[in-house]
Amino acid sequence: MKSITIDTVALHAIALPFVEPLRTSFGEEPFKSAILIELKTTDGVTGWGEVSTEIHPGYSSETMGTAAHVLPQFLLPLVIGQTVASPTDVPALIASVRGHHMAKHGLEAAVWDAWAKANGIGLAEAFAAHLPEGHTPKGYATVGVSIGIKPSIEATCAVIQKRLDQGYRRIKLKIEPGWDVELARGVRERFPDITLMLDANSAYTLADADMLKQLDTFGLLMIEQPLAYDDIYEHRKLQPQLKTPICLDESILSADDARMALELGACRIINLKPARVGGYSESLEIYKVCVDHDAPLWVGGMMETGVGRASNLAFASLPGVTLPCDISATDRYFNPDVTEPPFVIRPDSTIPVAAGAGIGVEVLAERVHAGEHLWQAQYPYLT
Ligand code: OSB
Ligand code: MG
Repeated sequence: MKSITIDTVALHAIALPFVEPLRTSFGEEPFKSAILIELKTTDGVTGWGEVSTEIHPGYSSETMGTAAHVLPQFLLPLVIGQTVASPTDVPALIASVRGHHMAKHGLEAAVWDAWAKANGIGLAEAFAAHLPEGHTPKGYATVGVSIGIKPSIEATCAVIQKRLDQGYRRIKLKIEPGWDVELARGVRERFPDITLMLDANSAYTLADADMLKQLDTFGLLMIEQPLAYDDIYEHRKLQPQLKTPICLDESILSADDARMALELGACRIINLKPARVGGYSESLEIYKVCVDHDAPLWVGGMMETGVGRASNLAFASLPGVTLPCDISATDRYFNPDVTEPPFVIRPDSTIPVAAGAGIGVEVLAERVHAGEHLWQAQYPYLT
């Protein structure tokens, strides 16, 4: 395989209007925000990566502002001019910067794309080369859809019906205190057989255990991150009290976290967001931890643009990703997206991985520019 040498890196802070915003227990973002990374090699190959930071530090302590600070000041000087034999070399190059996983992920993702393009292979194949034999990419990912907090159960059921009609066979509902047991009961009455899960985004404490136990009667696939965003210990106390598997999202920042949470019994399922764990190299380590522990794994999302979704979809096509992923079709998020062609859901709740080298989709310069203009018009003071 060919090495690449990183020549230049351009940062594009963008805002895109959402087709349907996602209200969670910590709030709602008015726009999709991201910093798109455009990396050029000395051989003239362009790689794209997405830093999918939000505006408000609600899900993560990282924001558009922190990424706009740490990338040019600290991360880019560590990679520009460097020759990279494998994208898995990137974490060591940038290890002197602590934290800032989303910023690091976007940068590493741009290297994965450029490296895969320089070598004429798709990202799924590039990822699989770091896995044990037999972990051959499937060419598609099985997906579901994440539905935000709505004004009523009726309104929620209407969105669920629309998503089922589009082909989604796994529905995830966001919950918060006061929007939980009655919501689950109402939705289950209307849809007794769907694959249903809930995501609390850290809205509860151990004092809510009795309420959370009531959710066991609704046949849920899992409950995602019920307790504090930085907790493993109290989830360890909660999981044995529930029949419903706990899935950890926010709390898992590394392969070591995933191993600890699974071995302690703090959760039974891992939501792997490559952005949250700092890149695809660490994601591959988490994948191997889950395979070794026979733990179900799925790929979560940050409402990524087509840049981030293309590479997440490639990762989600690996066979150790055993549960439906939060990677929906383009029309669930943006009209238009910054990439072409759009991702389309098939009737069996799968999305094919883009064919072609690297991320496999084209980034349209004029759409990126429009996104930059909207960002500048709305949030000039944040980046
Ligand atoms: O908790 O999974 C989450 C989006 C932003 C922040 C947190 C979360 C989410 C999602 C998005 O649920 C799902 C998607 O990208 O389709
Ligand atoms: Mg989540």
